[in-house]
Amino acid sequence: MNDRSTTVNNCKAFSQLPLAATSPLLAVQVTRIGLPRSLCTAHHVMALTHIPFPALPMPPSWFPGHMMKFTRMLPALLTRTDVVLELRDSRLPLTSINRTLEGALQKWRLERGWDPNDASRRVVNSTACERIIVLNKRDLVPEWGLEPFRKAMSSRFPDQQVLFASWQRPRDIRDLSEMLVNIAKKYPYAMELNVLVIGMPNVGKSTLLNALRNMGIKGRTPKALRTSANPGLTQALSTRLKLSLSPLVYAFDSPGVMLPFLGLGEEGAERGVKLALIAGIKEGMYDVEALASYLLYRLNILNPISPAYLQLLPSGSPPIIDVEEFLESLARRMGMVKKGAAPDVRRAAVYFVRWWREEGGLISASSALQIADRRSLARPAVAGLRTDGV
Ligand SMILES: Nc1nc2c(ncn2[C@@H]2O[C@H](COP(=O)(O)OP(=O)(O)O)[C@@H](O)[C@H]2O)c(=O)[nH]1
Ligand SMILES: [Mg+2]
Repeated sequence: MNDRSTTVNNCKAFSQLPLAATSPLLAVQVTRIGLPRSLCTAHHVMALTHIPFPALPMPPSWFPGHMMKFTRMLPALLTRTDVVLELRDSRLPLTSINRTLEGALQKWRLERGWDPNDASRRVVNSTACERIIVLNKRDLVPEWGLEPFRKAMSSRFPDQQVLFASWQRPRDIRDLSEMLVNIAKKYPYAMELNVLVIGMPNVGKSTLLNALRNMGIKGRTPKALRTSANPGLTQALSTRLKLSLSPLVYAFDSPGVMLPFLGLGEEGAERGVKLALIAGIKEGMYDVEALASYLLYRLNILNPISPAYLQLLPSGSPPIIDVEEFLESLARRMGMVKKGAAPDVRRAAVYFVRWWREEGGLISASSALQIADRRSLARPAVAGLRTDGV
């Protein structure tokens, strides 16, 4: 057995019964690590009992020249930066950390008077030097996981302020805007506060900056930053964008920087697929069926009784492990056929991934809650630091 596979209690009754009989109430009692014996004999539900880890392609290297250029420029840029606004994706709060930029950020903080032996203590305090982590796109993850994760991050990284945000929530934009203005007010002798926005491609940097600008400057604003659903649009540092008039706060948008190397073996392969799923890696660098295969695996693990994708299949369909079988079923359901009436599995894979990005991600994460063990729910912060939400 592949040691990455997941075995849910091997319980024959589950695999033989129709899914239609599954009720949410029943699901509440089911734990991820094992199904209660009483349910195994209930003759009501069908659950996957052994979910093998799929074979994944090696991650591609996507580190075009403009990313390299920005990485090289960063130390010089930081000398005129007072606040680093680092965006990460709420769906992958750990995988979307870019450690290649870490060295330059640490050096910047030390140069601005932070104690090298105590990350939460500032020795010299003449210019601003703050690092704010924005876990963006919070609208795509369930609310229940946010606060415990934020607390765990704050206690582990006391020198970083962490907040969740979505451009669809004006309150988040206002909080962030106020945070920046308050930092600026602490340094009344500085001419202005300069904010640098960094993060992976497609994490929402340009969108957030546009929202901050609209919040901070009343009336018509000049041309907004361009945004795109595909990664890699912003390739150079932007001109200065005014976020507040009094006190004066400016921001620079930057091109997204991907990790130059995603890692070896299964771990690297999984990291790459996760980043591609959240559209952090350029479209076309991954075979969409490989993405679908990993997605199917994760959704099965999240809820082996009633995985979220079942709503895409004909009613009464059981959970499916085999990706070809799943995509064929989905293609038939959606009427996606090729010449000769064969199911168009590629189109089905594209549809499946898009569904997950737009709505399935949130639905599946919420359905995981129903089956999660209550004890693990009591410590989501710890779980959150070990694993990502996808
Ligand atoms: N759901 C959701 N989508 C967002 C959010 N912020 C940005 N996006 C979308 O993410 C994509 C990338 O945004 P963009 O600002 O160009 O990202 P950048 O490459 O980091 O500058 C666009 O399709 C945005 O509409 C958010 O808070 N929630
Ligand atoms: Mg951008």
